[in-house]
Amino acid sequence: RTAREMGVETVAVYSDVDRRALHTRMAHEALPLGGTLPRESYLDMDKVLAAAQESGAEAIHPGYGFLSENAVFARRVVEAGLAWIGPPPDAIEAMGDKITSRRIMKEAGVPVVPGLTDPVADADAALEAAEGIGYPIAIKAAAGGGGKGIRIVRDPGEMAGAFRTASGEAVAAFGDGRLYMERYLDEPRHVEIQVLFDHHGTGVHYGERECSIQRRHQKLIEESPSVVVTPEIRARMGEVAVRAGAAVGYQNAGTVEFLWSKGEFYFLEMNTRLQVEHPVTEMVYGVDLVREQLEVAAGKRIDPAQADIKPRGWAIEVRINAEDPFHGFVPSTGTIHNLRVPGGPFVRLDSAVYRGMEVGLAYDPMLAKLIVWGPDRDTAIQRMIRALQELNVGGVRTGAPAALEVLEHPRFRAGDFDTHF
Ligand code: MV4
Repeated sequence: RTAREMGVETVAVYSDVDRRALHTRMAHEALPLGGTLPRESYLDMDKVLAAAQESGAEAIHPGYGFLSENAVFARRVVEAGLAWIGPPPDAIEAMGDKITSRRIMKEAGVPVVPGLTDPVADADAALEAAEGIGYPIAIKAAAGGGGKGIRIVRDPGEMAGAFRTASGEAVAAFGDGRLYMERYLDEPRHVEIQVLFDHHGTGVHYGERECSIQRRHQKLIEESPSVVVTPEIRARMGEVAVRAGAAVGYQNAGTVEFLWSKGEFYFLEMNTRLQVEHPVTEMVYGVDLVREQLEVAAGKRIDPAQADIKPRGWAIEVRINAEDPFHGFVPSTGTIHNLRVPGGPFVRLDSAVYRGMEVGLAYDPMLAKLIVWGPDRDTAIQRMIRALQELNVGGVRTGAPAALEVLEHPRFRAGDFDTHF
């Protein structure tokens, strides 16, 4: 959509099951990759690069998933003579290793959760280090992130078992068993800062997103701003987030994730891509982040000064997943036979859904994202409830009823929640 508005032609790639997908139809041109599963199609670097060459594309935008945080792919794009609409491969790599990123952040004066900046060798070394850090302890995989491979140790008796399972999981999931340790923060909030860097050394931030409402590390509801962030804290967190990006030579759009606990914030990790929840930032800051991505990748300088980047009102996003909230959120499959989409003022639906769509198990279950804006948080919540009531997806179950329950909850209304809500 952004590319069309800019007069930029687009080439989509699609798998066998995505012949009728909206991205396939909306692009100026679409090339088949063949295959059904991600590894046979969207994750196959050779196929994607061949399609780019065949079409004569000048640049690749990797989207939110698949190869978007793959440094090898980013390098191959650049080596093929194409522009990579994303951060430098070295920055992706530095932030991808959670031990490396912790060390770089600490050196850059970015607050990190108290803990180690080196891998911990075995359970005995972990027990010794724990005395200095203090319980409870989080054991994490260096190659992890997004919640994979984290173990909580509440007392020394739990250490040996936790170390063994964490290490085994890390080897199995990432082929890299290196572990590190942090103080485990109870009742934290997940607050993240949107950053944007051009190719001339300038970086700015677009405030925070509150992403604590999640289930098994899948975010369900995101909002901007966060009830816990005052203008002073926003300025401080934003400055720290830009410092974090600058420390790895960042370019393009990215997100710096913080844990918020007892009035303090700590660097957790950086997501080196545009994220699913970026529309709430777009609504509150009046910015098209994809346009910014294309422009900075083309060499444009960021022109607004940080002082001119100001939030206005409140935005909320609900992810509409094909899952059954009444039966443990199991994935729901079927053919979409009916679709009524919400509308009205300040309502945005970023959707992959069309009538006749077959929802299977090959991909992530996210069907759509519903985003609303309001002048204040209460108005935005009321508007989201109204918009969710308008939405009707016939043929599969969606998580919308669970989102409605959260939106109606007194603690959500009061802004009184953390990642365990
Ligand atoms: C933590 C933590 C508490 N203390 N680290 C999970 C996702 C990954 N990005 C890091 N995670 C956490 N790390 C320390 N030292 C709690 C979590 C956590 C969490 C973080 C963000 C959003 C949701 C979460 C759900 C459970 C645990």
